Amino acid sequence: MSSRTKMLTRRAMLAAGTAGLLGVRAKAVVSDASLRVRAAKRGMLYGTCAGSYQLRDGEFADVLAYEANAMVPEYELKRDTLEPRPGVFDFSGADALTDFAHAHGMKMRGHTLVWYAANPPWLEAAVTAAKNEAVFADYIASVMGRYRGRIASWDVVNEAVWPQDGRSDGLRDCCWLRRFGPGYIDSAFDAARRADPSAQLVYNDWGCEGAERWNDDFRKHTLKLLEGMKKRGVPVDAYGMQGHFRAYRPGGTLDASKLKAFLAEIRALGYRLVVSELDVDDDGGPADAKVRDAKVADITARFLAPVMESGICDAILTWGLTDRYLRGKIIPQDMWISLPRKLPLDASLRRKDMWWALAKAFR
Ligand code: 9MR
Repeated sequence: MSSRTKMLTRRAMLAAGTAGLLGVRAKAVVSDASLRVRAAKRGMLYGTCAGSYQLRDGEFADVLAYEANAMVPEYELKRDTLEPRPGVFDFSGADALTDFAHAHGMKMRGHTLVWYAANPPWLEAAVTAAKNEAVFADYIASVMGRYRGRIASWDVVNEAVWPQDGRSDGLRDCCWLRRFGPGYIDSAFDAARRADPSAQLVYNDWGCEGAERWNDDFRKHTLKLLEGMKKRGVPVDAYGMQGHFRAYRPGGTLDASKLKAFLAEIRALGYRLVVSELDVDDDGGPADAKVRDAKVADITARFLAPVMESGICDAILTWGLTDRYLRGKIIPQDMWISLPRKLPLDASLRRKDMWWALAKAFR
């Protein structure tokens, strides 16, 4: 922990709602240990996505440094932000986040290099007309090269599986696949390994967490993809399981035994695991926030039990630390009451049941 973080610890704890205890008994400091301390005790990381605009919110920045030892940019390492015009790069947001993370002893994750979404408007035509794979390999070399040794783990390819498109291999019909065929995934990982041999390379997706029939299909195709890459010697180190749940909407449930079996297969293939984007949407739930908070925490706990049991998980990142921000904006206090409650801290940075579910998972 950096000296600034240490200095901030008390302030951050107060903000996190432990004021009464701390004033009275030093012992409470131990039992109220941050998520980063709890994760580190298990040799793991706890982190969150963030945007550079959030760092200007000093109260939040203190709590971020206090609670998290890992961070991933929510959008500032996506190609639409990084390369708005061909060859013209803007690294300002990603640099600010990386500097903050390193100043506070946090590891950085990079998200994401090859994806069908969040691309600049010019890219799709460029991919279609591309003579060769340089259209993604050079991009990977530039971006990963810039952060070589400074971003510890990268989502190299994101969401390449989409059985709903009807292909026998379950791959998503996107501009990369149409131009280069399924081999674009292998090539992206090869380029990533060349760009930073020390980085953990992750295939990141959603769709394997749930209990529905379509999730069974998703798991089958994902395992096939990962098995194939292992056989071909493609340099993939970990599977990134996003973990977006919806507590009160159809398809938002999970089945612990299916999840357990899936993670056993990931483990048998020799992959590590990263929970990369956990959140539990409470949309459609009852008016009583306490009831929704309990349900969100329950899903978190039931998801994290098999994850921790798998013995292969390096990091758990939530897709945000506090409910205070929505769609890239700081929400004013008079609107906090109507915000979704899907993250560990509420809008006033108080710990909710979900925070405690994470704390327990690290125990
Ligand atoms: O939360 C992200 C939002 O701010 C972006 O606009 C959007 C498109 O880039 O992506 C959101 O994050 C997604 C992530 O990159 C990939 N998995 C699903 C996430 C939530 O939609």
